[in-house]
Amino acid sequence: MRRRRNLVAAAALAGTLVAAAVPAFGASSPKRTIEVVDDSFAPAKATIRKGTLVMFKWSDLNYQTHDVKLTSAPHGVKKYTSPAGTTGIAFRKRFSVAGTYKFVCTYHASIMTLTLRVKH
Ligand SMILES: [Cu+2]
Repeated sequence: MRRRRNLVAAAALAGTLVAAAVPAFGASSPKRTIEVVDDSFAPAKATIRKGTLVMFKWSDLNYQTHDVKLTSAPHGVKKYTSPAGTTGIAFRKRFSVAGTYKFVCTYHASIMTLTLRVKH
């Protein structure tokens, strides 16, 4: 019992140290990869922190052409569409405004959707 309590305390302390260390070392912004595969985004839903740099990465195994088109975004965010292709594309976007973002692949819009929630 005592040992378990000590472990919990140690974990809590470690968490505190990590949290404190982040600003001190000017941590790089959070990153997230979304895979673009035949015929889905993986994952199809994700929650990320504000400021996250997302890399949309096309799978090397694709046979189909895909793109990433932003169809719904928080007010004031300009919509965009990535380049289209089969493989070898890495499309990066930073999410600086909190809210819900919805994407489709133009070529498979009925089945290939992605929802990103950006929290504060
Ligand atoms: Cu597609």
